[in-house]
Amino acid sequence: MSTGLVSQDTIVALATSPGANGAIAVIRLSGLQAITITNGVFKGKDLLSAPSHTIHFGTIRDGEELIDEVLVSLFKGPHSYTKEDVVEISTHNSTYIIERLIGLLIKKGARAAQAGEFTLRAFLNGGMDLSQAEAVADLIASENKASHEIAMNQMRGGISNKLQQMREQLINFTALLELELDFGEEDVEFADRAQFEALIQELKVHIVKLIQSFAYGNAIKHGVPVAIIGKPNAGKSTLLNTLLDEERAIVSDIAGTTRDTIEESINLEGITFRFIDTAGLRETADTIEAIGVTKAKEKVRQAKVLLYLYDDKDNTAEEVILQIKELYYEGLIVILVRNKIDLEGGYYPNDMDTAIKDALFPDYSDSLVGISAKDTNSVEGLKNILLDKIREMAIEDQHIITNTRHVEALQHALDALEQVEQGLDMQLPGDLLAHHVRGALRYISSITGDIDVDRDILGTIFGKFCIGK
Ligand SMILES: Nc1nc2c(ncn2[C@@H]2O[C@H](COP(=O)(O)OP(=O)(O)OP(=O)(O)O)[C@@H](O)[C@H]2O)c(=O)[nH]1
Ligand SMILES: [Mg+2]
Repeated sequence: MSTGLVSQDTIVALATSPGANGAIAVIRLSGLQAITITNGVFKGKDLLSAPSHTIHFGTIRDGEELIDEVLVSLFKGPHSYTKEDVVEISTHNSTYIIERLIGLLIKKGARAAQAGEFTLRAFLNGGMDLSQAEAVADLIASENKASHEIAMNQMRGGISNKLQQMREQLINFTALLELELDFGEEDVEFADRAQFEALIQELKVHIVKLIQSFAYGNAIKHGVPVAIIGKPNAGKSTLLNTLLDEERAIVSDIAGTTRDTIEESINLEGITFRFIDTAGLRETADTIEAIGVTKAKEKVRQAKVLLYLYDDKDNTAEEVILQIKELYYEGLIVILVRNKIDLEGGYYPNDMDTAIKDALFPDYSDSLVGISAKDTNSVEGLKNILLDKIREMAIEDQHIITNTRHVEALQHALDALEQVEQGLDMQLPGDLLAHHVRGALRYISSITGDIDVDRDILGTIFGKFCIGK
C-alpha cells in the first residue's frame, strides 16, 4: 500500500462490518473533497454551508433514482479522526444499498480506501502516534475487559507519554554531549557523567519493566494458557468440568481416560483463561496414549501457568518433585494442587506436602493448595490464586506492552543503553557515547513514530487493519 505523504485524495469505505445483520451501516469518507462529493449526491440541506459536528437527514440519489434515506454526519478537519474533512453516512444496512452508494461516491471522485488507511491518515496528520494507532486495532479486536483496558490505555497515550519522557531526557543529554564536541580539543564536560549514568540506570529499569509486561500483555490479549497436568486419575478432567461448570471432558476411574488435549476458555473477573486438560503423565505401551503424553508435555511448554494435580494415595512426594523439575522452565507459574481432599474430610497439610514444599519452594513454585475437584466451592480458592498470580505479573502504572514490534524495539533500546553504560565505565569520549545514545533514541522513537518511520513498517502495521478503520 502507499504510505507516502498525506495524499490529497478522498477515500471512502464501509466503516461497519460487512455482511453484519445490524439495522444501520456507516460509510465513511475522508479527504479534501469529502463534503463536496457527498453534497453532490445528497438531497437535503446544503452540506457545504453546514457547520462541523452536525447531522443532516436527507436522501441519496443517483440521478433521479432514489437509493436510500440517510443521516449524514459532518466533521470538518482538523476536528476529526483523520484530521481531514470526514463525512459519515448512515444508511440502511443492505448490501445492495452499500454497494450502490460506495460505487456512486467513487464515480463522483472518491477512491476506495485501503486497509487501515483512515487510521494511517490519523497518524500521518499527527492525530495520534504510532503506538496509539496500533492500539486502535487492538481495541477493535479486544474480547475481554482486561485487553480492552490495556488497548484503551495505550490508545489514550499510556506508553507514549512514558516513552516521550524517556526520549526527552536522552535528547537533553545528547545535546550536551554534542556541545562538548564543539569544543574539540578543550577538555570540557557539559554532560555530568554521574548524572548521566543515573539516568541510564533509571531508563533501563523502566524499559526492563515494559519488556516484562509483554508476557502479561500477550497473555491478556490472547487468553492466559493454563495446562492441567498430573498422573492418570488425578482428577484433571474433573477439574476442567468444574471450572467450566459443564461436563466437557469424559471423567472415569479408568486411568488413561483423556488422550487428546481439550482446551476451553473461561473469563474470570475480566481475564480470559485457556484451560488445557491433558492426558495423564505415565509410561505407557499404548501408542495413542503415548502420543497424548507427548502432547501434554508440549502444552506445558506453551503454557503460562501449570496446575499440577496429585493426591496422596496415588502419588509419592518424590514423583511429584521429579515431574515438576522436569516440566519446569523459567517464567512458568506452577501451582501445586493436592486433589481429593474430600476423602480426608478437608485439607490437612501432611508429610508429603512438607517434603514437596521443601524441595520445590521457592525456586519452582510458591503455592500449594488443597481442593476437591468435584466441588465448585473448593475450586473457588484455586481460581483466586490464579487471578492473584496473573495480577502479580501486571506492573504498576498500567504500562503494558502487547505488541511484538514494540517489545523488539525496546530490547534493542536496552542493548544500546547497555553500550552507553559500558562506554561510561570505559570513559569513552562524548562523540562515541552520543552515537550509542542516538541508537537507543532511534529505537524508542520507532515505537511512537517520532522519527521517519520506514514505509515498509507503516505498510505492515496499517495493512493489518480492516478496510474502513
Ligand atoms: N473423591 C474424589 N474423587 C475425585 C475427585 N476428582 C476426581 N475424582 C475421581 O477420580 C477419577 C478420575 O478422574 P478424572 O477427572 O477422569 O481424572 P484425570 O486426571 O482426567 O484422568 P486421566 O484422563 O485418565 O488422566 C474419577 O473417578 C473421578 O470421579 C475429587 O475431588 N474427589
Ligand atoms: Mg482426564
